[in-house]
Amino acid sequence: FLKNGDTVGITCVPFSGGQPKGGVDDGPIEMIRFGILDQIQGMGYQIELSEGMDKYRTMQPASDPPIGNMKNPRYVGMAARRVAEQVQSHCKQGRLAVTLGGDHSIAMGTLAGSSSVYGSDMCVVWVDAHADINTPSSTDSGNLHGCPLSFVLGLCDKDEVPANSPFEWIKPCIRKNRLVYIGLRDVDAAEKVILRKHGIRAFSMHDVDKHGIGRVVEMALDHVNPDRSRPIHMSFDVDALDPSVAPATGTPVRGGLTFREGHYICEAVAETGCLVALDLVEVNPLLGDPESLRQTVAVGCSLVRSSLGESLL
Ligand code: B3U
Ligand code: MN
Ligand code: MN
Repeated sequence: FLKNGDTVGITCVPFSGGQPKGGVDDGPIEMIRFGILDQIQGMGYQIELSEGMDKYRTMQPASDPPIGNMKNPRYVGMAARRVAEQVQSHCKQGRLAVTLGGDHSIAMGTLAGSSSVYGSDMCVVWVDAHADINTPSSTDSGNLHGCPLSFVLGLCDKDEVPANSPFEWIKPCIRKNRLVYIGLRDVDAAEKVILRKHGIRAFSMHDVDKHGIGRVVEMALDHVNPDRSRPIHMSFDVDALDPSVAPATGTPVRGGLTFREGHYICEAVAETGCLVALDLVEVNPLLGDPESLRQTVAVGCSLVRSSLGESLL
């Protein structure tokens, strides 16, 4: 079903610097232990694994004081830059780029990387409980996993990203009308202002209840990709799912997507044949009991397989 050929380029990013809880950096290794690589190969794909995943841990600077409100800004900026290179390299070679996080701040890298190859025609389906669109000045928490979209959309002021900023390398690369959200239910007041100001389309859990997931995905894809001809980058935060389905994540929010609703999104995106990049982020194996962990890792792997077309007949 993938127009993109038969090789999946996998980038593992054991990174937790975009938020305060340890453990999310073990997300990729737990998914590998669960068998995600064999599972993808078992579906008939070749896989190429980006090199040096351990480097994401060792590249943490000894000193990384906040810049304004932003926490670990240098570490996040450097890690995302490396992610961008690795994802770009997969995309350049026609591989479907799958990135396993790590916290969601790494998406500034995945989106910069994929869009550098597919251009501004590429659309982004952001599946999350959160909007992750705070700017360096609007973020209350200072956690950069709540900010990746503001950088790639070019929403930051010049003084928020000055010439010597760790994020200076990120160029505006995603168009506001090519981004759509599914699953939102915990959006900061400042983020609501940003979404409204820029006319960014979002389908919240209210919309999922009202229209059903089938109609919501159709409307979301109609908005960013009416002819189903543009490349799609899907960034899937596992906290979009209900905590009963994916408990082991840093910021669970009640009232999320069911197991089937989450998978339906992945299946419908796979069905378009347009998927060029996929992020699966915010699996935190340290949070919760062993069964919560197993369940969350399993559902993460299952969402990846569904996005690659596993459940299509
Ligand atoms: N919007 C809040 C909370 C948050 C964002 N992303 C997650 N949590 N996972 C913030 O910190 O920016
Ligand atoms: Mn997120
Ligand atoms: Mn989230």
